[in-house]
Amino acid sequence: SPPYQQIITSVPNPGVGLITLNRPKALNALSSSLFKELNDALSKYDNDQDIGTIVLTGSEKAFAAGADIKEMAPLTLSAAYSNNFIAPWSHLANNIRNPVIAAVSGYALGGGCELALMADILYCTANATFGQPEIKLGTVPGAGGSQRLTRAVGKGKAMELILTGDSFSGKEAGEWGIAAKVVNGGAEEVLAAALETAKKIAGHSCVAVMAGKEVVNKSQNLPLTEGIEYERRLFHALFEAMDQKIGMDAFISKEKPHWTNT
Ligand code: CO8
Repeated sequence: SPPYQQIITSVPNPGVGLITLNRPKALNALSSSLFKELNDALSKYDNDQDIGTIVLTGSEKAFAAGADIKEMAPLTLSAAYSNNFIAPWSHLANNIRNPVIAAVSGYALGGGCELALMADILYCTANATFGQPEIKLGTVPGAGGSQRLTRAVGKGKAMELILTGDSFSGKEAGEWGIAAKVVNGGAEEVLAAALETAKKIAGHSCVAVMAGKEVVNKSQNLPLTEGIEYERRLFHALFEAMDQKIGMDAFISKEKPHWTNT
């Protein structure tokens, strides 16, 4: 729990929790100890009634230059298996219900690219450097890169990227639909854009936002008919939510809604 050694947490706007990866000497290489802190901070914000949106960022030079190669180099199969190495890294994707916006400047390589792909919304600078260079280390992506990148850009391009280890730019990430916004400028500008969007999302009903995230994510795992049915069921369920009544009543009476987050 805080104070953390390798991340910095703050609440820059009401409702917005910011996590800054802060291991500058290793370009924010993702060690197990860094991930423990990151997961702890994610859970704390997710469980905090006052936080509606989480922003995750790095430095000007690096969002994260990958899994910590120095930690991985001596690993054996039995150690990796018995510690279920990398499994806790999926905490963001598997368990966090508030939206997470990644603001990427500089390197997002290997595990850093995979972490960015786990975010719900990705903003980056035009000259950010993404890639899955694991092949150059004699291995393959281990935190979902081969699956998420392939879903995001299609098989042909993902195969080329993963087998060559070539990187791609933030500008390309935008053109390919990986990044929702490409910002001209550096870390400061991309973070400002992410915080602005986070503030907007955090101003909506938490219940509706959580449901919105859930239904969009379902589209990644379910066939279309089941996905649409799932959406409709959740849409029906929201008729029981206080905020749905508040939102619709406010529209009809031309007033601003005051959310209860229930
Ligand atoms: N792990 C450990 N240390 C790192 C890493 C890393 N991934 N990346 C950089 N560092 C360290 C360097 O060793 C160096 O430390 P030192 O000063 O002690 O030598 C310091 O950070 C600065 O790095 P450089 O001197 O290399 O900086 P440059 O500006 O010259 O180069 C690069 C920047 C191009 C980013 C370069 O550092 C590099 O190529 N890094 C490795 C990138 C990479 O291959 N990443 C993929 C790692 S494999 C992986 O992520 C597998 C994913 C498995 C699952 C992940 C789950 C999320």
